[in-house]
Amino acid sequence: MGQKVYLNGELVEREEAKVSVWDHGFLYGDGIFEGIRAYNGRIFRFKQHIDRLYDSAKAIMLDIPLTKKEMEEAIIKTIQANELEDCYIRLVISRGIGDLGLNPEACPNPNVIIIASDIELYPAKFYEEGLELVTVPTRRNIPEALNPRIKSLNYLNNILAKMEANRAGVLEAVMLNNEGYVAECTGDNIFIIKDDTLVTPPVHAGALKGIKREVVLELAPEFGLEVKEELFTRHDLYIADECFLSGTAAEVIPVVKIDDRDIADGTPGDYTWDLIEAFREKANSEGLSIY
Ligand code: PXG
Repeated sequence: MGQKVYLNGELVEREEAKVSVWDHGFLYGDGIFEGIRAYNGRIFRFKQHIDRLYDSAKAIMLDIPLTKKEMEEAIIKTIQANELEDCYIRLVISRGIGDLGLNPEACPNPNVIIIASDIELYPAKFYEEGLELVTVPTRRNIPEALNPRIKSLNYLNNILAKMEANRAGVLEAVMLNNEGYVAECTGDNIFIIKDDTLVTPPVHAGALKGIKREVVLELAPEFGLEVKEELFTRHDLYIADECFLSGTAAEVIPVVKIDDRDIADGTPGDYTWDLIEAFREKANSEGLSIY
């Protein structure tokens, strides 16, 4: 069975899933996206992802031509058509076909795309041994220019940071904001633990309000952690007891080295293991059943 992609109301074969070169998503990065996970035949935090998609659309004044309910139905239909239980769901809403020239008013019909696909996680060994990160020169976009809370099709800021990480021989980058505070990684939120307190940057530091981030913040008090959303610097990373990332692709993954410095003794910490396990349990049991 070939892979089916949802394109403006139709389920089309993978090879037929094409958009025009006149689409402003392609020409200008004018559009938004969302990444959702299904575990065990259940869509995890479905409502939160749909809400964030529509908030991103609102922020760029893009009218999605489906109600939230219609969008949810289209997503379920796409997963069912591909007979998937565990998958990654990628939504893209682009401004649609227009003329050359920035004006979005020339684009009357947004393109709505839903891809349900296999999941690409970090290689398994990093979930055991932990990831290595570097802080990179490219700063996170300032919210006054392009708010990182918008999951827009303009990911070049993150891509530049990712390339800098790749060139340093590691898989993920820590991005600082323009003031030098830690913001987030290129596709993951970041957390540190120090003295039984869990800290993650507030979203105004220049982070996406990650849905897995919310899950971690909910779970942490169960393990006796105090939880804070607070600005911190590279110094705080270097002296942390534990560090980990969260994200739809990464789930929760330990970090053991940053800028060639070991975090604590260079192995994942106990709270991190607890949170990884609690996260997996939640992800596999919660969520809207597809079948
Ligand atoms: N920060 C950024 C910049 C992200 O893009 C996260 C944090 C984590 O958010 P969630 O809601 O997933 O906990 C993201 C997530 C993709 C893709 O190719 C998207 C993300 C991450 C990895 C891949 O669709 N976004």
